[in-house]
Formats: sequence, C-alpha cells, structure tokens
Amino acid sequence: MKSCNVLLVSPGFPTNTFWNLAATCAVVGARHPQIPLGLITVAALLPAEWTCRLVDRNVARLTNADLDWADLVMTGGMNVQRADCLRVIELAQARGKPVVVGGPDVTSEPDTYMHADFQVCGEAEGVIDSFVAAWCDGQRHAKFITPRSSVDISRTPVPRFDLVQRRDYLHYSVQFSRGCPFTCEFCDIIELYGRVPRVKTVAQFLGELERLYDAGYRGHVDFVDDNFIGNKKAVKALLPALTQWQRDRHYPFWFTTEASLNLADDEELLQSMREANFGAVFVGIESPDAATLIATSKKQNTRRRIADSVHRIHAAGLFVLAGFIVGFDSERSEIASGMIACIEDSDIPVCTAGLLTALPNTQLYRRLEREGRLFPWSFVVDRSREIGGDQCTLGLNFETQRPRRLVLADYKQVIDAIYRPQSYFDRVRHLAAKLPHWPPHGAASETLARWHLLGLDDRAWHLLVRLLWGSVHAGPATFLEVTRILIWAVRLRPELLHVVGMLAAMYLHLGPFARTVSATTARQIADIDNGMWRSPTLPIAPRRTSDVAA
Ligand code: B12
Ligand code: SF4
Repeated sequence: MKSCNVLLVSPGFPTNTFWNLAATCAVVGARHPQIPLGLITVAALLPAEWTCRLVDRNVARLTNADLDWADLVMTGGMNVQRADCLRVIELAQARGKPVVVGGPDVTSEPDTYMHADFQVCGEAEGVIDSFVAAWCDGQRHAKFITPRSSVDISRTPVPRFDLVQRRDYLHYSVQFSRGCPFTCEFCDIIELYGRVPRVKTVAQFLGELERLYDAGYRGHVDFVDDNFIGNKKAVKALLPALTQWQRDRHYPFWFTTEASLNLADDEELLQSMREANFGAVFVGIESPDAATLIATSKKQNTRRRIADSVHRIHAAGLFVLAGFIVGFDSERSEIASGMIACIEDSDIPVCTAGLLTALPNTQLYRRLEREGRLFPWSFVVDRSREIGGDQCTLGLNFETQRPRRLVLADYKQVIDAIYRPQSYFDRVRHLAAKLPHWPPHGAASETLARWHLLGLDDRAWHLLVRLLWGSVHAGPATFLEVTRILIWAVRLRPELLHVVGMLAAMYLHLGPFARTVSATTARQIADIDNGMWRSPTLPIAPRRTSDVAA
C-alpha cells in the first residue's frame, strides 16, 4: 500500500466553558484537560504504512507547514468544537488538502459539514476500511455511515497514545465500554452509541493500560465510558483483573469515570471499584424533583433520597461530581431552592449545573419540534459565535413551559449559591470529613504522607505555590478559602491533601466561570425585562407517519 501523511487536527473548544478548566490546568502546567481520544483511536485504525501526526488546537497552533506536510487532513469532534472544526476544514482546503471529517457532531448533523471532502458518520471502526480502499482507489469525495451500535469494540486497537504530548493534558483517557441502557429524553449518547453497552475484552483493555504504563505514565486515568456500570456483568469481570494488574505494579494509576446513580445500590461493586483505585465518579443527577425525573425518563434517580445515595458512594471512597439541569417542563417554582439544598445536603463540590439544551438527534429535540417549541439550531450556533460557551450559557433553545425569565432567574440563583467561595469550600470540607483515605491505594497517597510531615517533594511544593498564586488571582475570598482548606487538611486529614488540593484547583476555574455565567444570565433576564427578547420559534413540523401510528 502507498504511504500517506495524515494530519489529525483536534478542533479548539471555546474557552469560557465549564469543562475548560484553564486555571486548573495552569496550576499543574497543563494546557487542556483531556486528550482527543476519538482522533487517536482513528489514527490506530489507519494502515500501518501511513504516517500520522496530531495537532490539537487546544494546545498548539496549526501552521501552514503542518498542512503542507499532509496528504490528508482528518478532523472532527463534538458540537461545541463545530466553529473551529469548520475553520480547520477551510484552512486545509485553502492549501489544497482533502479533509475527512468525523465524530459525534458530524454524526448528529452531517449537513453542516457537506463541504468536507469525506464525511464519516458514526464510529470509525465500521467504515475505515472502506474509506482507505476508496482513498487508495483515487476517490476524493464520499460519505461513509456506520449503523448505530454495529461496531464490535472488542476489536478496536489500542489508541495511538504516542501521538499526544503528555505534559499538555491534565490526564489520559481510556474507554472500556460504549452505550448506556437507560432512556433519558434529553440524552444523545443513546442515539449515537446505542442502548446496549458494548465492551472491550479484559485482556484488550489491560493492554491499553499497559501501553500507558510502559510509556512511563503514572497518575490519573479517566474512563470516558458513557455509563461505566451500563453492563454490570462485564464490569464485575473487569474489576478483579484490573485490581490485580494495579496491585502487581504498585497502583500506578487512579481512576475516574461516569456512572448512573444506581451505582450507590451495589455495595460490592463500589468496593471493587475502590479496590481497583477509583477515586471519583461523575453522576447525572439532573434534578431533585421526582416528577421531573419521571417526565424526562430518568427513573433510575427516583425511588431514593439522592443525598443518601451520594453519601453511600462517598463512604466507599469515591467522591461524586454531578450534573444538574434547570429548564425541564415539569419544574416548579421551588426548583432553585430544591436544587441548592440537594447539592448542599449531598456535599458535592463540583456540579455542572446547566440549562436544558435540546441537542439535535435526541428524543427531546424531536418532541419539541413536534410541539412547535424548538428554536432553529442557528440560535445556539449564532450565540455561541457571540459568547462562546456551553450549556451553561447557550441552553434553553426552545420555548420553555414556565416563563423564560423565571427559569433563567432560578438558574442564576442556583449558580450564585453553589459557587460562592464559602459554599463551595464548605462542601469540600464536609466531603473531606467523610471520605476515607484517598486515593485508596498507591503512589499518590505515599507522596501525600510526605506532605503530612511537611517534607514536601519539589513537585508538591511547586503545585502548592502555584495553587496559592492562582487563588490570589481569583480574588481575596478565594485566597482566604483556599488557604483555610489547605490548613484544615494539613492539620486534620493530611491523607486527603491531594483531593482537597485538586478540588481547590478546580475552583480556580469554576468560581470565576460561575460569575461569568451569572452575568450572562443576568443580561438575558434584562433583555426580557427590556422587551429585547424574541423567541425564534420554528413553525410546527409536519407529523410523520410513525408519530401518527404511535
Ligand atoms: C469524555 C467526554 C467529554 C470530556 C472531554 C472530551 C475531550 N475530548 O476533551 C468532557 C467531560 C470535558 C466533555 C464535555 C462536554 N461534552 Co462530551 N463527551 C465525552 C464522552 C463521554 C467521551 C468522548 C470520548 O473520548 N469518546 C471515545 C472516542 C473513542 O469516541 P468518539 O470520540 O465518538 O470517536 C469515535 C467516532 O465518533 C469516530 N470519530 C471521532 N472523531 C473522528 C474523526 C474522524 C476524521 C473520523 C473519520 C472519525 C471520528 O471514530 C471514533 C472511533 O469510533 C462523549 C460520549 C462518547 N461516548 O464519546 C461525550 C460527548 C462527546 N460530549 C458531548 C457534549 C455535548 C459535551 C458538552 C458540550 C456538554 C456535556 N455533556 O457536558 C461538554 C462541552 C465541553 C467543553 N469544553 O465545552 C456530546 C457531543 C454531542 C455532539 N453531537 O456533538 C457527547 C457525544 C455525549 C454527551 N452528551 O456528553 N465531554
Ligand atoms: S443515564 Fe446518562 S448516558 Fe444513560 S441515557 Fe441517561 S443521560 Fe444518557
């Protein structure tokens, strides 16, 4: 096979988003939180004779020299990367380079990317061989579609971790499964990756970790699974092997992941995760209101007191990060106070509280379209060009059931309350008072035992100074709280200094970000008050035959 120079370009994310974590990255000297796992997985699928290079626009510039080197440019990502992805296509084509675009955004909205030379919709494993054959045959325009859930990921090769520069990122990511069995109305994951979680084999997955280990990496690894416990049987088979693998190597990694709240019901599973050195889990709680959870088909979060479930996860040694959403149809006026109370009772410091966004390719989107309440997607895209942002500032892309002003005011109340420095650090303190030793095993804990003796190693001193310096920049209230929490941890829970320092570092981004969200929301409220707001509602979509039949 002829060789081919492939330039993989990860498009930039907007900077003013919840997950950008810029100030947190600055503390540890990284430039971006996560590696572009999708693109480096695609790279691993390409023929061995082809040469791949990666430019992640979140950490490096894309130069003309990069483009001139390439025979082919491959790019793509998620919806918030769209503006930059379109720019990458333009830049590459301007230098005469054909572009292949793939990833979740093109899969959800292929029409936006019509002018790319090749489109790949769905998971690349399903069509990459057809693409390579077409390319080698001299074709220069084509669209490839992988049917949903058709890919057997137990055949996915180890991602090309070697293409990323370790120092640029907060941590590495891996993926054990794709898909989630639940049916949440607003969720696009089940539309993109299906409802039957597919998993890698244990040997295959440990092989991926081995690759990171052999490359000398130690520390945080995030499982980017849609719902880590979506296939409990497979996870229960993985965890003992993972624990043994970790033990044999003296726990080189600690893990985070995403899982549904019913994780709290399975004590054995929680213990196995702790044994394997999981330290945190992101949970979509969405709303404290049971009627809302039922209406949005998130029934797994009902039939329980949310705070009790979260405390059970904390007691097992994993701290919870959570997603909350304001703007559901069934919400009532008490939503703000209920959500604030739920967050405070649960001691969850890091909450992505966002405005409900109807993402294309979801049940919610289709329902709102049928009901004639959906705004054209350009509403989100145009505003994202103006203010960047994510679901915190760009949500509510539909006619809300309650007056829009009230929904925005409730949202602002939540953001203002939970991200006040004192409120955030009180939650950190309450959480830390309950967490057992963290992370459960391994090198990180040993480092922190040295903190206890104040025999800090160079790296720990360096991080401490940068954290304090960053908190000075975030304002006197933040500096005071960061200092207080560090002193508290050193005196009372030195073995938790790592997690406390990490949560403090996250606040350096989240505190100022919350203030930006609050100001943007206040402007939206003022626009409504001043009569400047007009809903760009679409005409009611014609009913489809399938809807009539149903
Ligand atoms: C980890 C993750 C994140 C991380 C960051 C990831 C990163 N790269 O920086 C965090 C937590 C920060 C995040 C945040 C958000 N995320 Co996110 N995230 C994910 C998640 C769970 C895993 C991503 C991943 O690594 N997957 C593993 C790789 C192997 O899969 P993949 O990327 O799909 O790649 C495959 C194919 O898509 C394709 N492919 C991908 N790229 C390309 C390129 C080419 C050229 C080709 C041919 C093929 C191809 O082939 C790959 C192999 O099959 C996905 C869900 C998922 N299952 O992917 C959501 C997902 C990507 N996120 C999504 C969204 C909406 C967001 C948010 C906007 C809102 C939110 N959910 O919080 C924010 C915005 C972030 C910001 N900074 O503004 C949506 C995107 C929807 C869309 N249509 O674009 C997804 C699909 C699901 C979801 N709702 O969360 N996210
Ligand atoms: S539990 Fe999470 S991933 Fe699963 S359907 Fe609901 S929102 Fe989507």
